[in-house]
Amino acid sequence: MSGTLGDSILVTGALGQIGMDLVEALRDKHGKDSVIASDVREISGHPFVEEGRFVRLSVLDGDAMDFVVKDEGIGTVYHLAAILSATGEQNPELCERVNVGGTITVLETARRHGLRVYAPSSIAVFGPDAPTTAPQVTPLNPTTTYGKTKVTGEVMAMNYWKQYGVDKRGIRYPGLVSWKSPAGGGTTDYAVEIFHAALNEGHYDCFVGPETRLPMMYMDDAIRATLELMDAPVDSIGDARGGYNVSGISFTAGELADAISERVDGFTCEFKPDHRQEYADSWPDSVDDSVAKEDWGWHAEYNLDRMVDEMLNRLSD
Ligand code: NAD
Ligand code: AKB
Repeated sequence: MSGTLGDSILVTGALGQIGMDLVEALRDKHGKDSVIASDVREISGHPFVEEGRFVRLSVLDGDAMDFVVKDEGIGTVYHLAAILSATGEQNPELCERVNVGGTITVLETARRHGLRVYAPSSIAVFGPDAPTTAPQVTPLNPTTTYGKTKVTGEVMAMNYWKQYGVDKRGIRYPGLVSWKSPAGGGTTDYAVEIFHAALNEGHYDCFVGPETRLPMMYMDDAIRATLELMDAPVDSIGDARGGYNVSGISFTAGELADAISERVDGFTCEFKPDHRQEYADSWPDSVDDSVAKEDWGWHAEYNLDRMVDEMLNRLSD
């Protein structure tokens, strides 16, 4: 036993795009030894694996999670393990098994041990019938398997809260743009890949068309939103607890390419839409986040110019 039950934090899927930033932020806030990073895979030489506290853990293994929670004195789980939209449409069975099955494992563990849970939702909960600027409350009819698993996650959040008092909270993240790790298996990955390609090759073949507009957010805003939501008093959290809309930046792929061209001499971008165009087209252009503002005071800090400057500076260091 390396901690008192309830003191420590477990992060699942910690080696993914969000985990790379969130584990660091949680360790800064709560202390290095209080945050246990976990993932189904290991990356040899990675600081989380070599230096920090890391356990190899599949979210489909309830017994193993139970053991880690008791052994490490876990009080809160940040559940990031998932299969994203593009990979999920190629393998819908795996997507359902990991996203729904993994969330059930986490919620059941939370119910048994009285844990708090953070588990992200996504703008993929919306389908083509949602308004262009998607409100918090609107019929959720996603066309992707990934989106359906995210709707299920939101419903489970509310059920476990009402039936068992499990305090599970989530945010419908927009497409996230970050520099610490590559994006993996998502439809919005072009908004990350384009920066690496611009600096390394001076050219990017973009897999969605130039007019494709989606809700996006710089990772620093997403991490701050996550910590602020988890810090909010429980009585300020309303019916959106499973998936709050948070608005960041709404831009087209063409606008992003233009913003990079203005800063990287000679950069060119060619638009060659593939199967991911269809998933992008099924999602809204932007989201209305007035409920998050009202419930826990959310506001974004990054606009397109600030995000592009920051990405290029960080990746050039
Ligand atoms: P990612 O694909 O980069 O990382 C997911 C991690 O989960 C990977 O490291 C993978 O190894 C791990 N994993 C897969 N199966 C596992 C299993 N059975 N057990 C344990 N770990 C497993 O994903 P991400 O971008 O970091 O996303 C994290 C969460 O945020 C997901 O729920 C995702 O749906 C949500 N989200 C992400 C974005 C985004 O733009 N990154 C946007 C909206 C929502
Ligand atoms: C994806 O594209 O699958 C994710 C998401 C918006 O949920 N980035």
